[in-house]
Formats: sequence, C-alpha cells, structure tokens
Amino acid sequence: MQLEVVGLGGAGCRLADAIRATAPVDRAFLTDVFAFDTDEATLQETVIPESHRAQYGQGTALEGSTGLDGDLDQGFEAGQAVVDDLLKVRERANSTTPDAILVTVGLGGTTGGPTAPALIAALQRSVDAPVYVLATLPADREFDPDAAAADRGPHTGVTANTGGDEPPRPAAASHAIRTLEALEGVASAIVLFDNEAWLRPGETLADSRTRSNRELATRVAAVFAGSGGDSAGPVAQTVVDASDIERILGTESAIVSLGYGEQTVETTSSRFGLGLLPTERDVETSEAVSAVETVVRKGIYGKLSFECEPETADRGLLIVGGPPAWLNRRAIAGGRRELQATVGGTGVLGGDAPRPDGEAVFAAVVLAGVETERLERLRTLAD
Ligand SMILES: Nc1nc2c(ncn2[C@@H]2O[C@H](COP(=O)(O)OP(=O)(O)OP(=O)(O)O)[C@@H](O)[C@H]2O)c(=O)[nH]1
Ligand SMILES: [Mg+2]
Repeated sequence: MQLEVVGLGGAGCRLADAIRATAPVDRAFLTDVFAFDTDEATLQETVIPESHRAQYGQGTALEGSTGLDGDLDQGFEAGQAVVDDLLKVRERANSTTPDAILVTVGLGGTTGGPTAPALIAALQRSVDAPVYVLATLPADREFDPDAAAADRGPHTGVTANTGGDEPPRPAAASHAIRTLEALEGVASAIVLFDNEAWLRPGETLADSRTRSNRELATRVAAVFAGSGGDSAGPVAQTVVDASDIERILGTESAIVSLGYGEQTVETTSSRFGLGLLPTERDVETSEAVSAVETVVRKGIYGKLSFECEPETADRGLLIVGGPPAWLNRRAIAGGRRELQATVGGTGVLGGDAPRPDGEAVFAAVVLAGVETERLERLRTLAD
C-alpha cells in the first residue's frame, strides 16, 4: 500500500525520518514524508527534503518546552490556528494520493501533541484516506521525580531529570492523556509506542531514541508495506492490501500495539555472479517452517510497541515476509491460526510479503482494540 507520513514536533519528525530511512526496498510503500516543527534544529537534523519540511507556530504557545506552562488548551487553540498553513505545505509538495496517512508524534511535549488533533481532523476532511496516529508515550522519569531518582541511584537529587539532554517535562503524563482524549473520535486508529518500556536500565532517553525509532520504523514499514514492497518482485500468495489494513485498524480510534519478530536467514546472493544462478539456495522445508514459527512467536508474544495483553485485542493482523523460498505456506497459515486463537474473535487476517533481496524472515503483528493498564497508570500519575 501507499502511505504518507507526517511528523509533528521533535519526536514526530525524528520518527518520520526514521521511517523514511528504512530499507530502500520498503521505501516503495511511501508516498510523501513531511516534517513539521516549531524548532528549526529538529527539521535540520532530518534528511527530509526542504520541500517537505516546515517550521511553524513561532511565537505561539506551541513553541518551546515551557511554552504552555501546563495549559494544554492554549496549545490546542494554537494548533487549530496553524492547520491551514500546514495543509498548504502538504498540498504544494504532495505527489500522489496515499491509501492512508500516518501522523507521527511524541505525546508529552508542547508542539506535536497539541497540533495533532486539529491537523488530523483537517486531514480527515480533506483527504479521502484514513488518518492514523503513531504516538509515543512519555517515560516515567520525564515527569515523575521518584522514577528519575530511582534510575540514577539513591544518592542523587530528587528533581525529575531525564539524565540526558532531554528537558524534564512535569506535565508530560497529563499532556499525553489529554491529547489521547482529544484524538478519540478524530484519528482512525492510535498506534502507541511506550518509551518507558523501551528504555534500558541506566540508559538516557536521548540514548534510547535512535534505537527505539529504528525499531518502531521497522515495524511500521513491515505493516504498512503490506504485501508490497518491490512492485517488480514476486507476488504474495496471500496479499495484504490497504483495505485489509484498514479493516484491522478500524475507524474508531482503536488503541493499537505492534509486535515484530525477525530471524536472519542464509541466502546466496547473485550480486557477485552474472545473475544466471538461482538467487537462493534450496531451503529445507523444516528449516523454513521453524524460521516462520520462531518469528511468529516473537511477533505475538515478544516485546510489543505498547505493552498489553494480546488476548484483549478485538482484531489482529499477521504479515510474514522474507525471501520467497523461506515463506512456507503451511507455517504461515499455522501462524495465523495461532494469532486467531490468541486474539479470539474472528477479526484476524494474515498474509505474506515476499522480499527477494531480504536477508531475514520477519513477522509483523498488529493488535487492534487492546486494553491496557499502562494508560490507567498514566491517568493516575497525571492527576
Ligand atoms: N521514541 C521517541 N520518543 C521521543 C523522541 N523525542 C522525544 N520523545 C518523546 O516525545 C515526547 C515529546 O517530545 P518532543 O516531540 O521533542 O516534543 P515537541 O512536540 O517537539 O514539543 P516541545 O515540548 O515544544 O519540544 C517526550 O516527552 C519524549 O517522551 C524520539 O526521538 N523518539
Ligand atoms: Mg520540540
């Protein structure tokens, strides 16, 4: 399928950039990638072309990490006021109509979050495609002095400190929860990534960013490329297209978590030969079955972008991809049955994504409509 990505604020722009940087073969699933921020420095750090970037909202409540003084309503109003300008940038640069738009944003700040609801509402009105959000949740240490102190050890101060070059954001939990509430009924679906769960012990937020963004970009590419990727390549046995993804993500702002598993496999490359030899060695069926089973298990039961019980999901999607010889049809069907058994209900779809140049077998899992305690906890911390 063809996805457009719109990054808002620091995290949003870095995520959009990371998605754009995913393997060239997967770039085929992207139409345009935009980066919008109040902060010029963020924009310059990306490799997104100037035609697709815009600095906006200078001098408004959207600017700077103390800009809102905890008053998010001011931010939402300022967000509303900039929407027309952003839509104009988009219209000027836009190449093709996408099958879907993904707005990426870090919840907790004062730029991206407050802009997202108004921009998404405007995109829903003006583009004939679902508009999904990919949002990060703040780590506890950004707003919780106890969490920050615990991470640094017992003999340090008690002010919330992220331990790196990220400013403390005392209102981050409340901003995140209120922005999520504002996205309800506006975004077609809300894909979450929880920074708290992806931080490693002792690691600063700044350190974890690049790794987290890459992980998340890989998941986004695996899901939204669907069965496509290389249009000249082999066709999937069971195609996952834009309408399948739309069916699973829904239109009612469902909370979505993404799972992913990957295993590098041996392929003999034809790059060094004359292209006369088969590009892959024969793959033992048992080996292919085991690789598919392994990645599917990782995808369903491994670390999710947002911690939740897979059993609570209303709908699920499984895409198994990799070099065609490794995509064992029976094993993929088995994986789909496993996801079906886990999710319950009947809303499970599955398919494959052949990647002739791929060096890994992967499984991308979408769990939509999940329930979770993490949001409850953030709500408590936000009060
Ligand atoms: N995963 C990830 N999370 C990030 C990244 N940068 C920031 N965050 C998270 O996103 C939240 C919002 O940060 P930014 O996106 O920088 O904020 P902003 O929207 O630019 O708003 P300002 O406060 O005005 O800078 C932070 O509290 C972090 O939790 C990133 O690169 N990756
Ligand atoms: Mg910023």
